[in-house]
Amino acid sequence: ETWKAGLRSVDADVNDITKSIVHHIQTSLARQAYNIDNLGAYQATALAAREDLIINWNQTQMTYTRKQPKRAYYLSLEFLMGRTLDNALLNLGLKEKFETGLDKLGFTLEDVLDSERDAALGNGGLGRLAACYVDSGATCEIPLWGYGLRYHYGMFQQLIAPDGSQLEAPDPWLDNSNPWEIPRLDVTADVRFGGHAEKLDKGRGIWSGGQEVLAVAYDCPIPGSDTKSTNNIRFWSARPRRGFDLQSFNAGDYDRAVETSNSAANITNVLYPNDNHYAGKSLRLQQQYFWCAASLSDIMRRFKNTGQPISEFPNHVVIQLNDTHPTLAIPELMRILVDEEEVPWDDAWQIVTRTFAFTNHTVLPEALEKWPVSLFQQLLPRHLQIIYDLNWTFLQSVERKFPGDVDKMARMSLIEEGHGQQIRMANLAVLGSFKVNGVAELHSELVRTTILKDFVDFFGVDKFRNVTNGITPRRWLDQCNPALSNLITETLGSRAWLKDLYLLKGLLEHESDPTFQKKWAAAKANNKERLAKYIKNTLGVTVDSKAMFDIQVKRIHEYKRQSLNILGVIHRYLTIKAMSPEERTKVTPRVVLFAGKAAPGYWMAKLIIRLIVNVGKVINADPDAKGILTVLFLPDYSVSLAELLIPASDISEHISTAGTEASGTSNMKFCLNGGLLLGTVDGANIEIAEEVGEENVFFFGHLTPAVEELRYQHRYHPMPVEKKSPALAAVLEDIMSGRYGDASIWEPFVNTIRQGDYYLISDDFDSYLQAQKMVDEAYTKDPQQWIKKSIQTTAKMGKFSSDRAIMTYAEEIWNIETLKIN
Ligand code: 26W
Repeated sequence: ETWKAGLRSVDADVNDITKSIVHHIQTSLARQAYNIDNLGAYQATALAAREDLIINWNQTQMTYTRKQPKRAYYLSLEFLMGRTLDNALLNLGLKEKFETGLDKLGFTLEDVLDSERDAALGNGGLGRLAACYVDSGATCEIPLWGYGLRYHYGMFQQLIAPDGSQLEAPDPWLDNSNPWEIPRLDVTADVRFGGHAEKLDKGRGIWSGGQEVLAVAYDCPIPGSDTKSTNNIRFWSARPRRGFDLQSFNAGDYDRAVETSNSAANITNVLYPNDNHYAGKSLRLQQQYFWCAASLSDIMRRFKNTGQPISEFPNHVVIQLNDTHPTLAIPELMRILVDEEEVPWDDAWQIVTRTFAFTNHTVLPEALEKWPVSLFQQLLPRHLQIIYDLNWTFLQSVERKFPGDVDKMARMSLIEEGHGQQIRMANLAVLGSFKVNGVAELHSELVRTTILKDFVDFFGVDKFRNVTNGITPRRWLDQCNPALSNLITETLGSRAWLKDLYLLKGLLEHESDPTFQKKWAAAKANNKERLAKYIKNTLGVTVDSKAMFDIQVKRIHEYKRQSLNILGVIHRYLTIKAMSPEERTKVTPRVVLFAGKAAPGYWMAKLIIRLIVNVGKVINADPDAKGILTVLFLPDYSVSLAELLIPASDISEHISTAGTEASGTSNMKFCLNGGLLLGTVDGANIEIAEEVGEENVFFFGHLTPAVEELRYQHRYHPMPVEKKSPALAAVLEDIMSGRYGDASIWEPFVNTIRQGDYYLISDDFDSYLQAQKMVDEAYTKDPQQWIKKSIQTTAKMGKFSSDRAIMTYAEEIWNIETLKIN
């Protein structure tokens, strides 16, 4: 039977597939096919699909071993994968056959797909970017592996309390077992913590004692689209080195022995839920080192299997650091080379600095990692020595290049002096990498001219690049929006656009064809109805799917300004309230949707959620607003919810204070799905406008160069909101009137705007209202023109495929070639 031989391919028949599913129901799940539920059907289907992935995985890895290409490793503390089954079936080209097969067994593919839990091993942008990049790596046939942590608990589940507050519940995502992981109990690494570091001659050292933790590998196959190429993410799980700490056990201290084994397993217990905010927790540093040490030991073992001399390492290995979280890999590779491989210090540093490249994802000062030296002394004493030694030589060369510039030296030092020394991970990452990149043109320029300016002066500008982010069109159009995907394929005559997204340009010749426009609009309407159904089922609220759907979904953060959006909503509400019934009939109906999680310790972000929920309650219950304004906060935002929301938007909001959002990636997802963009001149919004045309986006607000000056004015020449924006003053007054709950609840929020207003809400408010007015007019006055804008937007989004981004990394940073798997 073909499925047993593992030879299933695109021409496999449906019979094989049903057989395989039934086989797994009986033998893997030990159940009977006639009384299986959707979850069981999902598990069996996943196991059946997994077989195909593993065959391709083996083929791919065997080819890598045989041909020994240069390999790239993507070190990311987060991989926000979402669900896997649908994506796997699409990439294998087997979706329709599985659908038919499941149908024969009495299941709908839709229900089966819906039974899968999200793998939420990430916070937001950075983690989802990593997931898109591994998808593109496999699709573009690049030898690229990811390394991450196998958290037992992913991103927390968000609940909304009756008073509108966010509550957090754990996410035990592994509870029903995970069919997508392959445990490699034989692939392990020992990771040491604490103990004692001794310096020998010539920079060498010895690190001993302390506690050893075992890292165990779990592999997750990453299939490319329409290719056999199937890459890997290796996730590490922590285990106590021995069942117990034997020394304590022998001493009869049973409690302490159990304690030790507990603390070792703790390391991979939970994903830290902070996004763009450094917290300085010891366990987080332990996670970082555990993961870097295990990954490097694995990479080194694989390199040594090639039989090459150690000096060849950088010609076979390139390691991309996803933000500063894996920066410890730099001193760790130094330690391995100098202490264990006995490579002379300077040669070792040559190897290290030809191996690493670093991506920065944020310029927000509160996000920059700076670990207390005291913590290093305790946990990583040898790494601390290495960092001090590196800093010594580095600062000498700075002194040689800029004699007497002590301020510069203080700024560039790996160590920040002050109350307790701290290690600046960004400085270390830049020093140890041969290329540094930002994630959109504006952001990369800000990196060069602000946070890393001194390093540009020192190393030269060539080391500092831009690679604008991208998204995978497989998940973010083909999978999440079959209605539009099918229309595009039917119109362009093939599915080639999914692997060459610039082909979407071909839609432009149909932009004025009324039949095509009708089909385009029908796809959007279909997606809006699908979302309306979900909202009815989950919240019990009826929304008019004919209304304009205005969506803002992302982490809740002051810099992203969900506050500006909700204040604009209140303004809209007040305007409606002041209208006559006759005037109200002329209002363009809107459904305003929010979703996103706040870090559990971010009090102001949580207050903003509470405000959104309570404003929604009042508006949705008011007969004056009925049918023309609905405001909802959808709980528990996730990759899967994004897949439902994004295809349904008419307009989406990306309204960060200029210069604060490094890139944004959901902006790309919305536009790819034919939603128009309302945004500030920030991050990748700028490049989206360049591609789709300024006439197709709604821009507003102050530009980046104005921000500093405005903040200065707020500080030293404050102007009352009443004077700056009477419209905003009226909104704030309305909030303080008690209409949405007691004024005392909202006062701290209102005060952030009245005093300081760091994110420039008051400066951008009137401009935001104007842009919203233009959105209303464009949508109502000329619906056909709106559809045309929507078509043009999708058609011109080719640049934002993560295939383009990953090929740029491969060619311009990694110096790596593609490898076809036969
Ligand atoms: C140490 C705490 C911490 C945790 C996560 C600091 C910083 C982060 C991430 C780098 C935050 C993040 O996800 N940044 C986002 O990265 C996306 C992918 O490049 C960008 O599109 C977003 O603009 C950026 O906010």
